[in-house]
Amino acid sequence: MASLKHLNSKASVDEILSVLHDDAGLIIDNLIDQDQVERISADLNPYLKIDAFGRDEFTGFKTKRVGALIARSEACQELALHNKINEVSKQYLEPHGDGYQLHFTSAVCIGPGESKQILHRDRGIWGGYLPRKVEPLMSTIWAITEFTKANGATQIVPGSHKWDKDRIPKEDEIAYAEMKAGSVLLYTGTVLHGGGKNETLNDSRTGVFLHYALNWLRQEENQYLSCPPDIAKNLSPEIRSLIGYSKGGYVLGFYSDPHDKSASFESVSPENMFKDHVQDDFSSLPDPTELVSKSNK
Ligand SMILES: O=C(O)CCC(=O)C(=O)O
Ligand SMILES: [Fe+2]
Repeated sequence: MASLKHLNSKASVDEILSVLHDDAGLIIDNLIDQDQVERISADLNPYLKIDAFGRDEFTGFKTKRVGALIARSEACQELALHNKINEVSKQYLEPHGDGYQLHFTSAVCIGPGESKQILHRDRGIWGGYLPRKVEPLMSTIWAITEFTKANGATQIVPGSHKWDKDRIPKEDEIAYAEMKAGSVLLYTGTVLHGGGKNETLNDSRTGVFLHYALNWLRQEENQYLSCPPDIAKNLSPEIRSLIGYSKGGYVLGFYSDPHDKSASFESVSPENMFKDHVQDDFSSLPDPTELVSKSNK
C-alpha cells in the first residue's frame, strides 16, 4: 500500500523540497496550532453551513466549495502568507519562472455519502498546453477537520509526476492523506490525486486549499474579482502582492489608471493603486540585454 511521507513542523525547507521532488506529495504534521484552526473554522462556518453543493461529478454532489478566502477570512490571509510554505513555493517553482502568485483559494467540505473524485493532475486546468517539463503549481490542503480514509482524505499517487501521462495507478499505488486538523498536505500540479470517498454517516471533511502558481500563468480563481480593489485596499501589502496586485517580473500585470489625466500612473505596478502617487522604483529594472536574452530561453 502506498503511503505519504510525514514530516514534522520543524522540517527544513530543504527537507521538504527533497521529498517534493521525489514524491510530489507529503504531509507536514501540526504546522498550525488549534487556535489558528478554530479561527479559520469560525471565519468559514457562515459560508460552509449553507447547503450549496457541487454541480457535477468532479466538484461532487455532496461536496461544498467556498472561494474568495482572502477577502472573506483574515485567518486564511495569515495561512496564505505562511513563511515556510511560501519559501517552499518560491524555491520549488523558481526553475520555471521569476515569481509565483496565489492562484486558487477554496474551502472544500466533503460530506457523508460523497463518491471518490476521478484522479487528475491540476495542471490540466491550463488545457494540457503546458509542456511537461514546466511545473506550474505548488499546492496546499490544510486540514481543518481530521482527514481519515473513511471521511474522504485526499487520494494521492506519490511519484506519479514522473509517470507517463497515460499510466493508470493500481489500487495499492494510491495513498490517502490522513492527517489531523492543523496538518497540511503539499502536492504539485503534476501529481495524480483526487478527493476521497466519504463513507461515514455524519463526518464531514473540510480542507482549505491554497494553491501557488507561476506568476506568468492565468490564475484559476480570478483574484481581482474574488478580492476586488475596494476590499484589497484594506489588506496588507504582502497579501495584496501575493494575490496579484504587483508586477510579475519587468512589466507583467502593469496597469494604467484610466482616471488619471496627468500621466503619473502610466504602465505602473498595481501596488500604486493603494498609495498616493508613488512611482515604481526603476532602479531595480534589469539590463535591456538581459531582458532580450531571457525572451529567448
Ligand atoms: O478534495 C480533495 O481532497 C481534492 C479535490 C481536488 O483535487 C480538486 O477538486 O481538484
Ligand atoms: Fe485537484
